[in-house]
Amino acid sequence: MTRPLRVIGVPMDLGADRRGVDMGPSAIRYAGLHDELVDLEYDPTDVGDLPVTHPEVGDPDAVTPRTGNAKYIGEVENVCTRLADEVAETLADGAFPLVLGGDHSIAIGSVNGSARDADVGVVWFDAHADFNTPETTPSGNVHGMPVAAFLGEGEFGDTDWAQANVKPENVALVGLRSIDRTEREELRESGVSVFTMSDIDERGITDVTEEALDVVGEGTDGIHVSLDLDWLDPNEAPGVGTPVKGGVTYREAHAALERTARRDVRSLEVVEVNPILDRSNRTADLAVELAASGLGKRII
Ligand code: NNH
Ligand code: MN
Ligand code: MN
Ligand code: MN
Repeated sequence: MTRPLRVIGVPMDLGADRRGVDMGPSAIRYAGLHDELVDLEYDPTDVGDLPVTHPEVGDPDAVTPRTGNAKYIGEVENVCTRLADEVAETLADGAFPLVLGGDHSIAIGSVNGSARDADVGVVWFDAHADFNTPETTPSGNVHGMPVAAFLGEGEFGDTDWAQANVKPENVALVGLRSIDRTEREELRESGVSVFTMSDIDERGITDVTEEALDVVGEGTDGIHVSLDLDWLDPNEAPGVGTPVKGGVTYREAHAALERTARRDVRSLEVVEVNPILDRSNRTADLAVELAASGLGKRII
């Protein structure tokens, strides 16, 4: 029996500092996503890419470069609102949403869509905490803010598009190794579970992943999985905008996603693939492989 799945591309790069991550959805498709999904006995429908404004195209005033300390927040809101509808509709139709980024700001939309009609936990594989707010951000880049946004931290609490039906107690961040100073203080008080690279060094990837999955699964109807490719070591995943040394290995990444697939995964996104910075589409290849592991692929 094949399982219906929808591929939703979101060529967003306004949330990041570097251009090129908008080509992520194409690179991931080119890396053989469709065939891999068919192999896994999914019945994939690719709905194409959601429209995202380019800063170079059309009326420059249509894309607000900066509102307060969050660059292009207006366009991020437009795209995330559309994406949330797309994800929620996919789930309502009984299909699995697989979202291809694009920079990580799009997670605000994916999480809102996944959590619209259910209590959802979120597991976040990333080098970064993505817990800045417009008040704390050192960069102004919204891709450093999505976790704070869907939890309604800071200014995001005053909006109706960003905050989602997700409790901080059901959010786990895994593999962190780069956290900004004010971000760290806010994160410590948030109730979000944090598993750093040091935890992985000491306890191993399977132990840490299982605990993170317990946290996000406890009392929820399903899990949203957010995979930022910069979670991996830059030697494995060179095609990302903000590489940080000391990430997980190829096998650790697969082990974590394989464990994740045994749980009640409801939606999955792979983000931050930047083909311009990549070598021979290596990071996009990895995105496809890890998505497959997260969707239940086993060695035998
Ligand atoms: N923390 C930094 C910032 O807020 C970097 C975030 N970059 C990411 N996050 N790629 O995953 O700008
Ligand atoms: Mn991220
Ligand atoms: Mn990151
Ligand atoms: Mn909402």
